[in-house]
Formats: sequence, C-alpha cells, structure tokens
Amino acid sequence: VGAFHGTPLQIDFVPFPIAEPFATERLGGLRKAMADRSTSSESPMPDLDLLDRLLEHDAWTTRHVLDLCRELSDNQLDRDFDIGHRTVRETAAHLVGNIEVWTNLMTSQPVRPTPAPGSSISDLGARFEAAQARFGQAARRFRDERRLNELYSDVLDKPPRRKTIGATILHVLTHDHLHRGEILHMLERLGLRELPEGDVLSWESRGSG
Ligand code: NI
Repeated sequence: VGAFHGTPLQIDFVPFPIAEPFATERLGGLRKAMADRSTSSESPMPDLDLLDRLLEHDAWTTRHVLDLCRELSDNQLDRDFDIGHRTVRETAAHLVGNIEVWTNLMTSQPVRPTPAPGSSISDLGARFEAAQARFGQAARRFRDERRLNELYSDVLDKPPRRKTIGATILHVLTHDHLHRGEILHMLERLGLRELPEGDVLSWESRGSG
C-alpha cells in the first residue's frame, strides 16, 4: 500500500456519442420518472445523482465505522494485524489524512501534515468531519462547474504530475471504502459483533430495516 496510492494517469477523454433523438427521448422519460418519484413516498432522495450518493454513503459509513472504533480500548486500537496499516488506529489515521491531502491537492491548497501517530479516535473523528465536509463541497462544486476532466498538478509527486479532478474524487471515495473494509475486518477479529457491511445499498436502506 503506497503512501496515497498515487498513480500516473494517461487518459484520453472521448465524449460518448449519443444519438440525439434517442437521448432526448430517454432523458425526457427519465425526468418524468424522477418527477413522478419525487412526489411519491417511495424515493427518499430523488434529486441525488451518483456522486451525491457516493459522497453521502462515504460520509455516513465512515462516521459509523469511526463510532464503532470509539468502543475500543487503546490496546485494541493498537493491536497488530497483518492487513491495512497494521492497526485500527493507524488505518483510520491514514484514511482521514488521505482525504485531507487529496482535497488540498485538487484545490491547489498547501498540504498539511497527516494525523500524528497515536491520535485518538475522538480527534480523528473530528478531523474526519472537517475533511469530509471540505472534500464533499469541493467535489460537488467541481461537478456543478463541469470541471471533472480538468487537470491539476500533484505537487507531492517528484516531479509533479498532472491528474484529473474526477479521478481524484473517485480515488478518495474508493480509497475510503478499501480501508474501511480493513478496519471492519480488524473490528471483527477484535470480537465486535453485528458489524455493518458498509455497502451502498445498506446505506440506502438505513433506518428502514
Ligand atoms: Ni491507502
């Protein structure tokens, strides 16, 4: 597992060719379906697109996993496992620091130091809330301004390399998911029961089961 899984990107962006009458007809139908659903009680979030869903799932699930970590003793938080960043505490710190680093890089802000070794879950939880809010805000703004294909310079690469904002947003979200899975695995081995799966459908059906 590299520091931030930074990987050079070489992607040519080709717009999808969609036959206009077909696309218009399909979109019209989709809009009508969405409008119908928005007035029914079946769909609790008719206006969320895929990015919104991923961001909401990510925030809710990470918060849930960090809350579970609060039940652990320092001994449990620092127990050595053969996965992730070896302990629950350091894997959680890596996850939070990663959101901060990529948010700062893609918004051209100075990169701050990652959480210190031995950080408390309470501190990491607070730092996560701030980082996730900034990341979500930036991601939605880039989407709304149609800047997902825009390149920025990853100044942590030597030499600096250009990366797209869209892939960086997806990188943060998938990186969170990967390390949450590792933490959940460690929590299970620490004896916690009735753990969440952490998948998107569980998030969507939260509170209804
Ligand atoms: Ni990682």
